[in-house]
Amino acid sequence: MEPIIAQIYSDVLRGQHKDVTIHVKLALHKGLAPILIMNDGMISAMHEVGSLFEAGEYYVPEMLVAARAMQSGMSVLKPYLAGKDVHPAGKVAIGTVQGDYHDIGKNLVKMMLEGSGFEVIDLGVDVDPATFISAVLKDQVDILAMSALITTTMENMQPVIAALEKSGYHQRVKVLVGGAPLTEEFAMQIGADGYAPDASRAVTMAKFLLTK
Ligand code: B1M
Repeated sequence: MEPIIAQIYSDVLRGQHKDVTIHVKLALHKGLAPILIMNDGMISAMHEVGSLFEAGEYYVPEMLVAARAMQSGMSVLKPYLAGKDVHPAGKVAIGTVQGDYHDIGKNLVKMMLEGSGFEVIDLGVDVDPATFISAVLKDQVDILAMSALITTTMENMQPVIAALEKSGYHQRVKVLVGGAPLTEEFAMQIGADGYAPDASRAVTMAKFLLTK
């Protein structure tokens, strides 16, 4: 691993949000690819944070400072992840489902979609079914995108799809789901139109859904 990437990994792991911005700038200056900085430097560090939490070595405060460090690093990377597409590819409403406050993955998906020319309405975290449905009706979106990070909250996706069916809008709007505990099989079971395991494949799937 490049030493600067190892440094970014360590900054995120230790929650050093000021250092992470300095090191991300340095890595960009050295010409390293933004996707590499994001995946190998920051996302992999967050996975390690999860493992340490499971092992009882990290607690919620450590997870929070790591999340803040990741967000600081992402704010530096954001302009470099933006694509050159000028025409809006489509309109997406995205949110983390009810009961779930994890937003780093959702924000990455949002950022990558925007970078690929999508217009994205961010509904935030802990989004209830009524808020998702009202975004579909009010904002005329093409894709409704839901993120969940906890095995219990992923169950809150299905009621949103059921409400969409009931409103009669599911023919017009495609549903894209993702988040660490999800699988393609789960996505199909709940009636989603697409599933993506990570932010870049969320963009590929969103583009594909628009052709369906
Ligand atoms: Co929490 N947390 N957390 N947490 N947290 C997890 C998810 C957990 C797996 C940790 C663990 O035990 N190993 C565990 C869930 C276990 C389970 O499912 N049963 C857990 C727990 C238990 C909890 C609490 C209950 C802890 C407590 O209070 N005792 C609590 C719940 C709060 C709530 O939401 N109601 C809690 C709280 C928190 C913090 C607030 C401290 C913080 C979140 C801060 C924030 O988001 N602003 C936090 C964090 C940081 C984590 C871990 C360590 C990291 C999550 C993360 O940001 N990953 C996480 C452990 C882990 O993931 N290994 C953990 C990096 C991010 C880039 O990845 O979000 O997976 P991810 O997104 C990926 C893909 O999943 C995908 O693309 C992204 C990028 O490629 N993706 C999509 C995501 N959404 C998508 C949508 C798509 C497509 C792809 O289409 C629409």
